[in-house]
Amino acid sequence: MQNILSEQNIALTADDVYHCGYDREPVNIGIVHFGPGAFHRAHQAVYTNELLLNGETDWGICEVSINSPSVRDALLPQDNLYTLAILDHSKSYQIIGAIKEILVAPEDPALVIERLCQPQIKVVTLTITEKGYCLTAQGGLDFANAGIVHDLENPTQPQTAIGFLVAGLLARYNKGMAPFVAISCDNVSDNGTRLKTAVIEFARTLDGNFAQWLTNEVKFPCTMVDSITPATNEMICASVAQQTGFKDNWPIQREQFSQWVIEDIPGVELPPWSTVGAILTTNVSGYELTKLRVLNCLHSTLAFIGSFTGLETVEQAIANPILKTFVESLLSEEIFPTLPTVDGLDKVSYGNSIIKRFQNPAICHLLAQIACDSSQKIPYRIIAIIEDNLAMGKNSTKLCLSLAAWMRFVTDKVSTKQLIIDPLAEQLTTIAKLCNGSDADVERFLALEHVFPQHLRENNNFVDTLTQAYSLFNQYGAADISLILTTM
Ligand code: CS2
Repeated sequence: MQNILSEQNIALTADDVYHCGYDREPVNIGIVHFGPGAFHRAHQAVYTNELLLNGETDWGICEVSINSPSVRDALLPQDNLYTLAILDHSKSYQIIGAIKEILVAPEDPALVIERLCQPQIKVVTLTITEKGYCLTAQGGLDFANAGIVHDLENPTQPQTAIGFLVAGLLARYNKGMAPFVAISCDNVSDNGTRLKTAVIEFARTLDGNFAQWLTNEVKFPCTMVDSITPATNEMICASVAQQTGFKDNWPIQREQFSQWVIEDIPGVELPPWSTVGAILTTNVSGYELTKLRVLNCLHSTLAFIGSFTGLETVEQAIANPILKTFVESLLSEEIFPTLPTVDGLDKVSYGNSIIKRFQNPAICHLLAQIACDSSQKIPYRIIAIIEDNLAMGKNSTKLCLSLAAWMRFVTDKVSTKQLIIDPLAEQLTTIAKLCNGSDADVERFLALEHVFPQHLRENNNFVDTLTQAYSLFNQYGAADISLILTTM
């Protein structure tokens, strides 16, 4: 039987290669992170690991799981070490040691607040996914969200990341301490501003003076994060064990490419991530919009249309010439014209580089993974582009085909009794059960306020285009995908 990955077992092996490369003992916790999922462990934790490799000792990470103990339970027996497998045209394996501690919030909320209140914690980062921000379609805090309702009634025993941030900042405010910097690392446009809105609107209901202090003192830099990180599967566990000689309960796989763009706010002290590749800039929104509208929009589009076509992975979808041609024209006709200018970033080469990344044969990125939580993703990666095109007097035929394919994806799931993984799963299932492939189905979906803003629902051009697109997906089958994508 193979030895589990751990400090002790690493020390026992003569092989120096699979060691994290530095002494973890003197590393102190300086960062609290909410959401230790695969993406965080493939991205921010790796940048931080580079700092530790460079001899920094102030930036160990305390992870906080909001819901499940699974990451803690997997990593605790291995001293919170894990393997990062970079799978691309070449492959490499690295042990990451940046995680010093993992807390499971529901087990001891007070301990999480205590950590947030320690003076050496300078930075709190978050990857809590779109739904974790608990925002309404209009962008304000959703006071009807069950987690927020709970946290407002029990501010010292919160359940949501927003509730915890506020509780930690309130504890610091009450002690006269300086706040930490709060950094959203999710695929949400203007993510820092949205996080700030959620935190301040929550705080206002507790104490006006505290909310004012938050507004003046706490910094919420915006960021753009990027690295394709498919969920861990059996295959990767086996290849990691083979490569490193250790059994790892939860290794992480990602592509070679990684980018982290962080808003440069004067006077804000961050871990020196810019020394290990992060880009500090005052124009994050340019990078953010470009990435969301190119990479993430194409991802979702391939997920919906690819699933309809019977394909399973991003690589398969982009290898299909009909889908490839479709996303290429989607880029040039409907996406590029809405992108801001970013110094040094050429839209066409950026688009080409994303398509190349999708063609990475070394990773198996399931379309089903990308389709999860689509009701939360669509507003940022599809609807926002449609809105900009409409403002320029243009219809978005191809994006409507993408939305129509999502609607088909949902109805197909329900009619084949498969689970929909989405915070709106209940509503989506109710809608899908009423659907019969007619134009009325579109109205049912359009009633989802969280996805479709009112002005779009009332825009005849948009509604007609979407209805026409949806009817094509019901008129023709997967074998006619070329017809569906080129008829309009
Ligand atoms: C994907 C992203 O699952 C999804 O929604 O589009 O996770 C994507 O892989 C990352 O944003 C890449 O940086």
